[in-house]
This record gives sequence, structure tokens and C-alpha cells, in this order.
Amino acid sequence: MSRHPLKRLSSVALAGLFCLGAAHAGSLTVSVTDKDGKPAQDVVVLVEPATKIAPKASATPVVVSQENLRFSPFLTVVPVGSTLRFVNRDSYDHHVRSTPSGPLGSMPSVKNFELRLDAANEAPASTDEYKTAAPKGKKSGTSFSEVKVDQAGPIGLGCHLHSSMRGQVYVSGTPFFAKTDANGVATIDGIPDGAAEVGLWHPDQLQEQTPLRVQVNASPLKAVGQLNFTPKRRRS
Ligand SMILES: [Cu+2]
Repeated sequence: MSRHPLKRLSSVALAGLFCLGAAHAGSLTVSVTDKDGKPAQDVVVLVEPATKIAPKASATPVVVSQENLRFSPFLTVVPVGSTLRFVNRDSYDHHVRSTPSGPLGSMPSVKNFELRLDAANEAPASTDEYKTAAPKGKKSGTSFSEVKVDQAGPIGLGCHLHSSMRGQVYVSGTPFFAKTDANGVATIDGIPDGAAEVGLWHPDQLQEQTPLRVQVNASPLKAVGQLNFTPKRRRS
């Protein structure tokens, strides 16, 4: 999350005000590998400062697309209180629903929902076609739907119509979060100085990951983490 220059500025201003000299926020770069030492992508990184800070909800809806029979992105991390907008970009219907997470479905979803999403570009139906389709109900033409998430934790995503579709949302209870990229790296800015705990979470995990402990200060900090398992390769 490098989108908070204002937050950073205000921390610097405050530090100046109280003549403490240094900025009161730091950045943390975490490199995560799997159990085999290979870069681990799509790991949720959650930084909890010793003094907990509640996250601010995203000001605009966070889009999760259904495209080419996939959820895009596969993993979305949002702060508590945000609104997810599911957008169907395919030319056929989807029926998005929340599911438990984890390989055995052992992590219940923190929000339960089912959303019927009509095809993105419906050909205008003739009156006759409309009559034929009538028993299924009138199509609204809506190709997106929104869900507000108010509790921290995982939400698995599936589709009633296409069982191969799998996606993941993680709702963060801290404002300092990110997900690792293809190199297994995530950078989080604006973390208050001092001790912090770094939690790791992966959609395929069976067991919790041991949190890292870091000491945040004005200079950029690096940390390494390793998952206690090796995630399955995802079809791309
Ligand atoms: Cu579908």
C-alpha cells in the first residue's frame, strides 16, 4: 500500500511539531517463500502495530471481476468496512457465492452471500425470446452487484454455475496490509514506529503461520517469512 502520501506527510508534520526529529512511520518489505524456499505469491501480509489502529474502509468499491471463467484478481485484500463490487465481464451469467476457505473448507467465510450476475453484453432479446425465457424470471441486465464486508477474515469465492471458478477475499482488520506478488514480495508503507507483529495468511493453508516480529523505524525495513507448507500451483 503505497497510496497514502498524505498520511505520511501528516506524520512528518506531527513529528516536526513535537520536535522529535524523525518521521513516525516506516515501510516494511516482506519476502515470503514456501516450504521449499520458492517465492510464494498471493500471501496476505497483515501488520499489527503494538497499539492497534482500526482500518479505514476503502472510499470506493473494490472490484472483483468475473472474466474468462475466473475471478480477477484471484486474491483481493480489503480493509474492514469496504464494499466489494462483483462485475461480470463475461458474455454469460455467473452466480457468485461465498464459500469456506482452505483446502478442506475448514475456514468459514466471514460473510455469506449469493449474487446472480447477468451476462455483461446480452443481445437484446426479441419479444418471443423474452416470452420463452419468462419462466426463469425477467433479466435485469445488471452485471454487477455489491457486498459490504464488516468482519475481518477470509471469504472464499465460488460460482454455482461453474464449479472450477475459485477466488479469495481477505478482509483486513488492520490498515497495514498487502499481498505478495509473483516474486513473493509485499511492501507496506506508513506503519507507525515501534514493535509490530506481521501475520501471514495463504488461501491454501491448513495451519496458521507463525507471525514475524519487527521493530519499525524511520529507515525502510526488510523481513523474510516462510510458509509452513507449499501451496498448490494455480492454473494461470
Ligand atoms: Cu460462473
